[in-house]
Amino acid sequence: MAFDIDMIKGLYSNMAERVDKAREIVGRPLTLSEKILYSHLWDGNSTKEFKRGKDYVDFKPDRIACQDATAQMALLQFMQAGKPQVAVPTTVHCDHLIQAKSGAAADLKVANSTSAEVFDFLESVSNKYGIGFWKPGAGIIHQVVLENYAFPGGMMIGTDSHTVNAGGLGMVAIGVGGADAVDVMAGMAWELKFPKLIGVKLTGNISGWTSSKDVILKVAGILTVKGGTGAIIEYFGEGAKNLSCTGKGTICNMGAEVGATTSTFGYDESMERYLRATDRSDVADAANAVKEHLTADAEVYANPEKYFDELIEINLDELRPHLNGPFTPDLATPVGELGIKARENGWPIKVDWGLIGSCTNSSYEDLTRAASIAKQAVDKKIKPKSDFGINPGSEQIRFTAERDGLLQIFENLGATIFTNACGPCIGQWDRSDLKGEEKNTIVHSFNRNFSKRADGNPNTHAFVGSPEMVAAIAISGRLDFNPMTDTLLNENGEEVKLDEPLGIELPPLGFDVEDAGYLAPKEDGSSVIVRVDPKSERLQLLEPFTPITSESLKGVKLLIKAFGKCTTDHISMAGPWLRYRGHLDNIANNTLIGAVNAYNKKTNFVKNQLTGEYVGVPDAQRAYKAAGINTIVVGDHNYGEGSSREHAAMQPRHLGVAAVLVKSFARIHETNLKKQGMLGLTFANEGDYDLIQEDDTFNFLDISAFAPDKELTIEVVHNDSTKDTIKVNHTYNQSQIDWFNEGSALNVIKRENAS
Ligand code: MIC
Ligand code: SF4
Repeated sequence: MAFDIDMIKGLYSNMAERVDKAREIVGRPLTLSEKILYSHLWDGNSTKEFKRGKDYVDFKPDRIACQDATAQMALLQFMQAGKPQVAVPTTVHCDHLIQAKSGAAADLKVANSTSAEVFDFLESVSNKYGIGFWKPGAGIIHQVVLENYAFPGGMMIGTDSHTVNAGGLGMVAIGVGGADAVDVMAGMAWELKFPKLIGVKLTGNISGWTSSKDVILKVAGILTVKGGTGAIIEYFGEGAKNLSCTGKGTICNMGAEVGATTSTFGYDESMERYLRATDRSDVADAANAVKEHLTADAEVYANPEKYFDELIEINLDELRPHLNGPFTPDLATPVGELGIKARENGWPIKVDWGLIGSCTNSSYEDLTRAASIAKQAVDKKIKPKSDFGINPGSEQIRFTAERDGLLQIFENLGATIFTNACGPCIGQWDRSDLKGEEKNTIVHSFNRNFSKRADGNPNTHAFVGSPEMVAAIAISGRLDFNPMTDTLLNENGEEVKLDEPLGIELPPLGFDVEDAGYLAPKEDGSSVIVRVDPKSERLQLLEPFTPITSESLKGVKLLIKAFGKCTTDHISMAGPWLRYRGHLDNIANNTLIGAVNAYNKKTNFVKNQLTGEYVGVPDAQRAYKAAGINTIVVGDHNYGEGSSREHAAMQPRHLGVAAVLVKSFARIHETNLKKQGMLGLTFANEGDYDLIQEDDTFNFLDISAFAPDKELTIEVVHNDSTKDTIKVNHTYNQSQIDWFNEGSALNVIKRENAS
């Protein structure tokens, strides 16, 4: 099942009634986010008002998208659910498993051979269960979704945190773990806590060096990496209308970096233009007919403070270009002020690489804006001081950009054109210019810049900017370069200035492509056989998890108390480990190896309480498992920030971690823990984090009375036999407690299917 105009028309035809009903029930005008949420209720028309940030609600998403690195685990779980076909249009995209090294053609060939087993598995599972399959090289999931599947007013989920990118076409698109996707694939409801709403009013207009990317870089600075947690960010105002559709996608994309559930924009002419340019005039026509439901009620945007839980205003006339980083995407600095900051902090000023691409910024418009800078370097005889790498977002974009001479412009500058894939954005980058862990700086147009993310080197300082700013900074080779004021010395020894970037929103000659890389599934896939070699090191069929009993929650040992930021990259690193994403036991060998041990500030070096020795986290954990002892992981704020990868929950679960106790969670990760039948808990009193000592043993005193809205009590026994009794909170509702009691959400589905 791929694209389905009848499904969209069906949704639109119900929308008026559902929106009217919801408006009547809540008794006030509705935001766009509410219109989309209320028109996707599992039970049809709403019968009550949901409390934002409180009520769990069952939804009925229109589509699902999965990428290769998460689809393996999602589909291994779906195969256990016992269904013949997916219940909702679903696609799989091969984009994460392709390493960037020498350039597109050679790199794709290598990926197709080294990951043949995984690609074949994904292709045959897709064929069997009615899933559309996008081959390696077809493009990055979110760009392909925007070009082919996203539509105004729709709701989708995807097994990748940047699924939110489709908000650029007016969707509510949400990143989830594979187990959530399996619910929907199996024809069940998808549960989400009704989000809070943050309004962002954009006034004025973007111009000159400022781009859509700078809007979200600014918002990230305001909200920080956890400021959007549990909320949908809805953008509106005159400034919003003047942004391109793909620019809106960029803004929504990086909503993941502030922890937002998703972000969205009301339907407007930029979206209509994009739909028509991507060969979907039928969708544009259908959307035009229900326009008023695809944006908020006028009163909402006239008096936003009354309808949003939080309101931010940004005047685009005053917005300056930013570069965010290093190591966290919310450290926002206006270009021009970075020199001082870098010198103060010891960040290398010299820039070694400029990378353009990723799902955030690889549209046709992005490439034209960056190319307009690259072309000036050649024309004005400025020799670029850094290396350049480009990842186009999709084959359609690459083909069109090549036809229109854009790629040639980058090549004239010595750039390497990598595959239409994630590449360096997810550590799939064989970087040949560095030996060892040298301190260095790179700039890129991606979204995340966590430590080690691009190249595995903890000393690579990565800064996030717009593609055109990345181009300018990389040409200058300096982090303190400000193209708006500074000049560069060219080969003739003349001082030259770069002119403002010029972009082309959509290709004047239209998009073109020879082979987009799509394979439709068989009508009836029942005869397709999916093979998993029992000896494979890449794929492993799943064994159901056994429930964690109350008895086994006595004498629980501390595995690690993580210090500071602990993202999903710290819990289950990507890069070289992506190859084991379909093999739970093998990938478990990276569990928490990036987390910093609070007692010695080292990574992958924790005390095995059974022997007193210091060993790697997976080794300690395997020793506890062998001894039949459950463990607990303790962490700080926003634990599990970043990716949707459920490996970050399944690996600890597989190895015998029973509970994760932190100051606060990132949304997707918290749900992933629940789905896998583990305990995700938060300190009732944050200060209790400091009570936890290295040799602690935990007794869950009242876990047998685990119930919604009821705090739990844990006795923490220290090495000297003194004890602290602490209270912990949780957000489990009754069905989530059932997942815990049965071992996992999947066990519940299997039981329900069997009966
Ligand atoms: C990412 O950007 O971190 C990823 C890789 O796309 C992840 C998904 C994954 O870990 O496979 C995400 O954002 O969810
Ligand atoms: Fe791929 Fe990077 Fe986008 Fe994740 S953020 S989907 S790794 S391009």
